[in-house]
Amino acid sequence: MKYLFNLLVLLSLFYRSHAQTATVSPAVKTSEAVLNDFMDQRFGMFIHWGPVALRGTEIGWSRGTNVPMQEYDNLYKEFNPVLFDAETWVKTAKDAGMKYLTITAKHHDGFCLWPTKFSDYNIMNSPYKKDIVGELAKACKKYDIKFCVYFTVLDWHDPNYPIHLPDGKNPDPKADMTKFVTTMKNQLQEIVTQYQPYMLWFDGNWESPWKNEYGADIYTFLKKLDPDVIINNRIGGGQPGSHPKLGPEILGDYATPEQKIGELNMNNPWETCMTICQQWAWKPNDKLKTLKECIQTLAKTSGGNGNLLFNVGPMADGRIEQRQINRLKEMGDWLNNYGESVYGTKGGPFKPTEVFATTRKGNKLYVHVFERKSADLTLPALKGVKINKAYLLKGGKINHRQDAAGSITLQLPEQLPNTDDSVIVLELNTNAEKLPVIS
Ligand code: H79
Repeated sequence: MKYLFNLLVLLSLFYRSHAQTATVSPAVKTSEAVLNDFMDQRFGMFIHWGPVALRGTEIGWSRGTNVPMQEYDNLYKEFNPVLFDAETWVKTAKDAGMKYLTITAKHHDGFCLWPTKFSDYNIMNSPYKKDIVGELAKACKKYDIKFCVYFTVLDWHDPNYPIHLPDGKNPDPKADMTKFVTTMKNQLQEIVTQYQPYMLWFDGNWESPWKNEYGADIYTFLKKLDPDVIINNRIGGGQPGSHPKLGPEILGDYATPEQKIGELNMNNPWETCMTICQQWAWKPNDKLKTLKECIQTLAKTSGGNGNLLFNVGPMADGRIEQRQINRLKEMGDWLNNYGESVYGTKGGPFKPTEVFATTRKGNKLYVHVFERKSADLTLPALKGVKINKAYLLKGGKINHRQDAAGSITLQLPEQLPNTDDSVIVLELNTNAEKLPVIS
């Protein structure tokens, strides 16, 4: 019995010391003020780009699958995007109403879009020879767009990383994770000191060589370089699923649902990343989302209290496809009218549905109406809340009534002013931001 007790004490001590090395001191964690500022932005541009655009296949998993490895690893020798203009991309984001921009400085294929001293597999050894990350950072500063960097953990190209193919199999015995982590820290130091990113978007942390203690070490290392840099939740290792929710055991500042809209969450920050077409990297004739899908995705993420990082994959010549630019501009036009109901708001208190989503700020509750199913739209009861005024955000009174239990019925105009999302403002007799979530 005594032996068993001693064993348990030893085990718990081991577990605790292990857990300590794998967590981050609360003192270095990103402040709530910084994260609130991030969540106020609501809408950002994700850009997936690299030599793979020459083939039009996926950046994440076509090396060694759709494109033979030897061929893929030599594409950079032909990568010469002479029509790339950082300001044009940043203006495209700005005109779409986006507030931040995230570029894939390094994706799973290992190619670096900035002149790193720690790998020759970088843009300076392509015929193009210009610092793409640096030019984007500069253009973002000029146009007041927050500049962010995507940097994947796994690197199937680096001989020091044990896995070399998307199947995650056959670990390379010659690999050396200590050297790999050192290179990663050196490269991240270059990025943080040269480009001062607002946020770092990690990815590819789910393979077995990656340990939580590496992630904790890197998080702490980055926060020493810049205490305010925001870090997503894909830096830890050994975590459940590839896109975990936020929690005390998960490293990182915010959750990252991928290709789906996150659930309403008033406590933990989150950002949905989603493609404007189907592929992350450019694909010829890829299926473009309709304007309705784009706007309603943005409204539903805001309505769930999250951000939307919306992805484009530019072409190999350096241009974003015109049809994608047009779609983004249409989103920007909608935001010019309705942005008040998106930026700086909170989501809730209702969960977004296919018919409506709500956002709120001060005493205003914004009802995003997606569809006129019938003449009336009835919202669940808000106990003890009275509506002082109801009107369309772009003008026009809305008749409304409340029953004894507080449930709200809005009379919709026969023709909604916007077929994708018409916003109705409800002015309440109380602070809408303090209302509890209605489940
Ligand atoms: O950068 C984007 C993706 O490339 C990256 N994360 C976003 C932000 C990502 N890397 N891996 N994954 C996402 C998940 C990969 C799923 C896969 Fe598959 C399973 C790849 C191959 C098998 C799904 C099924 C896609 C192709 C087949």
